[in-house]
Amino acid sequence: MEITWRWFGPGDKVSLHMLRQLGVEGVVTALHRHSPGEVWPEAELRATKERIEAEGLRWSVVESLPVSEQIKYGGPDRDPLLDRYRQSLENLGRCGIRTVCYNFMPVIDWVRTDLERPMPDGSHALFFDYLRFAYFDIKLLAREGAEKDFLPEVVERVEALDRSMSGEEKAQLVDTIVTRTQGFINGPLGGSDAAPLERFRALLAPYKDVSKAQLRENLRYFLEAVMPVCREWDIRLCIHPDDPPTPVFGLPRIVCDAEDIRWLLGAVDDFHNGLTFCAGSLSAGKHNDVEAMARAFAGRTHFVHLRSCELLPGGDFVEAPHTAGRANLVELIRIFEREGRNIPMRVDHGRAILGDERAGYPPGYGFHGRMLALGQVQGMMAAVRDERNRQL
Ligand code: DNO
Repeated sequence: MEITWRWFGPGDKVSLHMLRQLGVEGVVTALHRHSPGEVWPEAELRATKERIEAEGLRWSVVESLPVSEQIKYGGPDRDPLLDRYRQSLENLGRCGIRTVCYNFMPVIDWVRTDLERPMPDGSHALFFDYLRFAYFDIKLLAREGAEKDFLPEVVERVEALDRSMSGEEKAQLVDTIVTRTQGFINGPLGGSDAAPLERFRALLAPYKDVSKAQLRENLRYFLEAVMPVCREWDIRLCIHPDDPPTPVFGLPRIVCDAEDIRWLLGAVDDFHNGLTFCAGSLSAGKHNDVEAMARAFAGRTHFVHLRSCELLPGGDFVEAPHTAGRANLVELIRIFEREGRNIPMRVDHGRAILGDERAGYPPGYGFHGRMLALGQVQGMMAAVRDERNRQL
């Protein structure tokens, strides 16, 4: 696999210049300043590419070329938006960038309730607290019918929690789920971030009548529309799984398990319609056998995120150190190395360690924590390669 690193552009505190010393070969980035639906101009792509190459690196992967909400829910402007998406893909193709990650999660990309949960060893982890998630949905978002999505005992505990949550804790939960987790990736939710809950409700509204089957059809429509450009420019499109891999806020989610992925790959059965194998997202679902999925889908995997989750009682999960948790990264590396296509891989997230938590990095993207994780993964890769050499 090719060792890559996610770089958030010129404002990133971890500069391109620092990366080669870590053994990084390729960069994963996006034109973050453009909102979903805007065409990425070729000149800007070239300038970014040159900046990366000037540091002796290559631009390996786009993460992400965001898909507009109207494409996902099938709004009236979907066709012109698809034209623009195709244009961005073509511009990427002209610049020789061949791997493009995207996701098809309605409204909200990834969900966590704590961005800095203190761990016993002094580090801080990204954490999903099921009760607080239910609390947000039922009490803060006050979504119609939300109680029906939770077991009665969870709803009861939400009522009890309501009696003890302070105003500050509530505001923090909203800020975490709606603003901070999302904002640095695709920009603020749009409009004013001053009223995040109202904004969030407005974004959820168009999905009211969109079923799982309909969302799948909208994904198929998207894939059929963009595949000709991908074929022409040999662009490997790779969808990111849903994180966590379960429906949230009454929204359908369609990349949660092996059956979903089989459907997706079959919907347009073309090598260019592929998968980002995010071991972290997939391992957060107890229904997922992550190794079996890697074996089944390696041939259509174009990008790998290495990370691992530990499932806790009551529906909680924590992002584990990269050497622990449900995803056996050593075995995943064996599987993807066997593909022999030098698939780009980045470590996804890391614990906040050694001051990362005070340095203002985007949540999950601290420098020391990711550097440690990368070192661990490089060690695993070296061991796997040694194993293979001995077998030859
Ligand atoms: C979170 C990321 C995701 C990912 C998108 C890809 O840290 O893994 O936000 O970039 O889902 O489209």
